[in-house]
Amino acid sequence: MEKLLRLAVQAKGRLNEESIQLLEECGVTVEESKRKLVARCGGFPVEVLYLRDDDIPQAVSMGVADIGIVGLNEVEEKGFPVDVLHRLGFGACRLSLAVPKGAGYTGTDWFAGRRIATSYPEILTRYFTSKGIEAHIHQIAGSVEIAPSVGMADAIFDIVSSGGTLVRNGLAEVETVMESQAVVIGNVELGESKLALVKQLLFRFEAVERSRGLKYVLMNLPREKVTEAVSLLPGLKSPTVLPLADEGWCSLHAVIREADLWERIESLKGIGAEDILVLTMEKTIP
Ligand code: PRT
Ligand code: ZN
Repeated sequence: MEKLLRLAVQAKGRLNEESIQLLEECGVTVEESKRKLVARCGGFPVEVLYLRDDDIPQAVSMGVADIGIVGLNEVEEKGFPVDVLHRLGFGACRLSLAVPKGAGYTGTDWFAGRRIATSYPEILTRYFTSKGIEAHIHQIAGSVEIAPSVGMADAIFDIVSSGGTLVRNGLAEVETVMESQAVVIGNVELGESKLALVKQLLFRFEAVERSRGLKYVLMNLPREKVTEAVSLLPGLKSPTVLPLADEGWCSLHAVIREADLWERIESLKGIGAEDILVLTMEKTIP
């Protein structure tokens, strides 16, 4: 019987949608009946196990799942032995210490003897130990950001993304302790056949990730402008130039970062490019 890889994914929450979307972009179709614990998949020998993100590191370390997609913050907090196999780039956030505005923060010594509310006591304990600071860490499960205003804590240690939540609660971010993002973790004792499947799946993830933020651009260009056009497209592999029936013209194809797209297109138009087509890239396989 063919071996099935079991992948743990957050059942609901911030990482669920992007995890499933990434699988779909990799040709892995996840069966719709979402609220089942285990979903079958098409297009790859994998099944999806839906869990709370807090439970994913342990599930992978025990071998209940072979691999999992979870925030690096959860992996570090739980401390179960797993391999971090790949960084996925989404779910980016940081774990930071924040104090009430106007608290007179002077540096990390400020925390000595103070009460800090957090859902990440292990990471915070390690941080304070490394700095030689003794503080009172209060573990709370949620709504950490309101703890100072209700008198439960002097400061907080929590996930920050845009920083809007801190501002709304009158808090100022003063120390970033770790940067996090969604990662693929793996059981440390995967057998050969499962490892081969993990490699194949990561190969697909990378092909999709390489195309993120890139556009494929085609245009018609006067032939004598090719060198100039190439100089306007720095940093990428040399563009493809194809002849057209009209000998004075050619078709130029290039990959352009979305962030630079409009600037590049304006310069290309400036040297005579016409009929510019911008296409979405799905996968890039080297
Ligand atoms: O139910 P389950 O236990 O599975 O989910 P959960 O509620 O524990 O986690 P969830 O879905 O909130 O987050 C899952 C993972 O997403 C986290 O472990 C992080 O790795 C990642 N992530 C990325 C975030 C954020 N960004 C984020 N902004 N997790 C939480 N937040 C919170 C933050 O704590 C703050 O309170 O969102 C709020 C808004 O943040 P700002 O700074 O943008 O205002
Ligand atoms: Zn959680």
